[in-house]
Amino acid sequence: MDAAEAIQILDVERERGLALIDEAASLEELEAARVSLLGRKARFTEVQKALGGLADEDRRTVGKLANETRAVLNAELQARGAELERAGEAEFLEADGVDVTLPGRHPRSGSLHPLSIVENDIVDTFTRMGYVVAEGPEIEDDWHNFEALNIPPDHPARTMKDSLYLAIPGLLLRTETSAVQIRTMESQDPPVYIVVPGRVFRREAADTTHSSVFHQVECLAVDEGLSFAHLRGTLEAFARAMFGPRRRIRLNPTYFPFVEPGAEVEVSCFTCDGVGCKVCGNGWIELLGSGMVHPNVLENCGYDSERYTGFAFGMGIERVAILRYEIPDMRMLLDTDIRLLAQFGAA
Ligand code: 2NL
Repeated sequence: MDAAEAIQILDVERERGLALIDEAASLEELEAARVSLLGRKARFTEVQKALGGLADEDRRTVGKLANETRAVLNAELQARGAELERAGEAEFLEADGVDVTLPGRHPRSGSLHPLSIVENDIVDTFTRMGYVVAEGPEIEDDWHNFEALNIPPDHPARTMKDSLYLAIPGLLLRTETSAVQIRTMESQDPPVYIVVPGRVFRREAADTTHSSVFHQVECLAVDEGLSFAHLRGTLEAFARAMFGPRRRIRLNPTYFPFVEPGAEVEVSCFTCDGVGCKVCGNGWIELLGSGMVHPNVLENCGYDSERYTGFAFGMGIERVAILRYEIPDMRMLLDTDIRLLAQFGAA
């Protein structure tokens, strides 16, 4: 191979190379082009091998041209390579990528059940006054559910007709949360200030205002020197915290075996402010039952009823929820119907 031939080959290879590189549609095609232009069997390589056989002058001229040719081809190979890589990346993103500008899919969020909202509000009112939350078993024995509470053996609550007994003799589903207060008094000395939320069970048919399962909050305070005035003050503070600062309460005598005296508590209507409306009728709403703890109950728990006195009261959470949210049927609170729950935040 002489110089003229070598120069011609380099010119041809350079033009062929630029076209080949330009036409390469993938990184694989580009690599094939590189091998064909600069690989071991390429014509360019033949020229390089032939350099040694050329005269000094020719070798310099051809060598310089060969170097330039290789530099130009390498630069083009690299530029086209980068271009193809970018295109591949864009294609990948197009196919598999995530559009981060799309609006998110929101999971449907849950919310507190209205009974939980009301229960929390009631319990919070008393914990703010210093009461401690106490809880206990839903299956109780005769002693904690009835006897310790001064409920006589012939009391109708004790009959199969009114309570839900287990097949195991002497056990029943608790009819009040009072059993928890008994257990607390049995296990600790006064003073006692507890608030007791929980499910209770009665053997009765469900209607708009009754259910065989419902929820209660009861409170018990036992200390030296507690009087009926402390009970009244506590109830008034509770009524105002729950239903607004303008509320008044009134107490009427009533009977529960576990208190003496017992009082039924009414609160002035929070809808009409005591004037009379469809929620309350005559301006007053029956709220809860209360009283001074019967000395027999204190003694049953090992407390000295000469030294200690106490007050207690209990209320149905469903009743408070029905009043607060004007829910027409108690069964709606236990149905888990999303149309009701959605109104308390669930979507
Ligand atoms: C109501 C009335 C009441 C009590 C519960 C109680 C508990 C002990 C001692 C004395 Cl350990 N009393 N609890 C007292 C009066 C009324 O509940 O209507 N509940 C839904």
